[in-house]
Amino acid sequence: MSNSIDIKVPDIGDFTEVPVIEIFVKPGDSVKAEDPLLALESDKATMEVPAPRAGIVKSVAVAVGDKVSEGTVILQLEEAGGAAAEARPSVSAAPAPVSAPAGLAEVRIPDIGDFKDVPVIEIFVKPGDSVKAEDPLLALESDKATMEVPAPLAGIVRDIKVQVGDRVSEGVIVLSLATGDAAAKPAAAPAAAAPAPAAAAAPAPAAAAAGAIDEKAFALAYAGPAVRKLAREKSVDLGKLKGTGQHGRITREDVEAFAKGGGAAAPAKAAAAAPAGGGVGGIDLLPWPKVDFAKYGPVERKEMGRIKKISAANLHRNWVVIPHVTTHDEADITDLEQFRVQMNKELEKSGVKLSLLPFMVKAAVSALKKFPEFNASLDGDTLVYKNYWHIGFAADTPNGLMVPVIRDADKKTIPEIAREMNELAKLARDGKIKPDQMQGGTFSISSLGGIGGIYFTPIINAPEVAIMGVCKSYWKQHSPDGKSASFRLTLPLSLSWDHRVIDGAAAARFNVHFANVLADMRRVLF
Ligand code: CAO
Repeated sequence: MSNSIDIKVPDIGDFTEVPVIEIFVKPGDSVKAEDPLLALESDKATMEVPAPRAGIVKSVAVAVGDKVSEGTVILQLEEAGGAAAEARPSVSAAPAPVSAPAGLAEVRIPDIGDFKDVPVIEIFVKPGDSVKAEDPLLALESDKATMEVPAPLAGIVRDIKVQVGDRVSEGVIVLSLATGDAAAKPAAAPAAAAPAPAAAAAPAPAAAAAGAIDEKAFALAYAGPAVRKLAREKSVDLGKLKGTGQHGRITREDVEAFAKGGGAAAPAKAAAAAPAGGGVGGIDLLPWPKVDFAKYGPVERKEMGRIKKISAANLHRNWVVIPHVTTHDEADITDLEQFRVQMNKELEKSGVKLSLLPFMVKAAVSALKKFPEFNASLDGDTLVYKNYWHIGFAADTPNGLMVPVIRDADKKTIPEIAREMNELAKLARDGKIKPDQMQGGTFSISSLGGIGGIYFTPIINAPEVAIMGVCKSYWKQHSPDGKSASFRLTLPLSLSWDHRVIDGAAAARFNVHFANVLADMRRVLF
């Protein structure tokens, strides 16, 4: 069965009637989610509209020069009942929400009246800075007035194309902004989360360690997500193509041509050409091993599903960017377990079954209130303390790892949390959970307790700053005085924390408090 859907211009901020300047696809083309479909250019910015899902282009409804606004149908995408559609997990049956076109927007000098060749006197941003719509980007000063050029839309500054002292007029491109999902991707290689699906631009494995690619220049090059991916696949250093292509934007054709012309640094060449000391600690990074696995035995190739790709990219970024430390501890849950069993008997008729996890959510809220920096996020070098306690929990689903969020966990009873957790976990497993049910978390818990293990290092779910990992409880011999001994049900705890924000002593205290609350839940009252 095939299904044709209309692809529309997503939310593009306050822009309307924006001309289409380039169309990257034609009928019959097969596109993947996030592939750029067309480029729009207003007087203030150039924006790429990405494919919200995979499919085959059936027809293109616009032409270069047409003016479009949010909601304008730009093309029809055939979602074949075959490979493309089946490869998608059912969660993507609804179009991916796009708040701004994922891609790059070029910011231009807007209409500044009769002024021409006005000097740039100050630049307020640098590559990597996150800006909101209307934030000032730079200041111009003529002999009559000082004018600020604001950001036309939110994003992350990629490439600043002017310097203080340059003279600019209306229409001059001053910088490029990574917008939408692309903004969630770090500018420099793996610069900068889980499972709130704002994917990280984790380099494709083939180039993850390619020594010859100048990552900064690669990040700053003006190219859309699909072109970047292609460049990674072909080990093409986008920095070397900077300034080529139509409108300065590097296209697929540019990358293909560069790769064919021998310009691409093959992985082996890449290592040889890598400048000494270009790697970590003076040791050059080696290219990712390229192995013909089929030489050694039968293989099967299977592309990772969409959710897995998103979580892989997020996990990669978080692992690389956040200086993780994990502090292990254990909680005596002997009494809690008795209480839980007792409560489950009492609640039998209500249909709610309590596992340990809802109790841990309450313990987490108590610890977060006592140690507020664990409920904070970094925004540049500012710490944002959140006065709400939304707790995410890692759920293992057939499509991959997801982290649904229990909002306002501080205001909910343990049975309410248990019920909501079951509902959210079911939605996640059935691929029906909505993005907003996985957003807004302030701290996460990853419990492998139903499965096994003793300790592990959970990866922090950025922009959160800590995550509690829990394994299976076990009976441990305990001696309070070194003479007598008894067996206590013991829960292993593994708290990973962001060392930029949290110190080791605070982490140890957090764990002790968390464990004490689980040992005696009456402590949540304090
Ligand atoms: N110690 C001992 N037993 C535990 C336990 C623990 N720490 N935690 C749970 N259990 C028990 C439960 O009580 C339950 O036992 P019964 O069936 O006898 O009642 C059983 O294990 C199964 O629990 P559960 O997994 O269904 O329920 P939960 O509330 O503990 O967890 C959920 C819910 C959604 C978190 C879980 O199903 C899940 O997906 N876990 C995996 C999370 C994950 O993948 N984390 C890794 C992320 S990092 O890659």
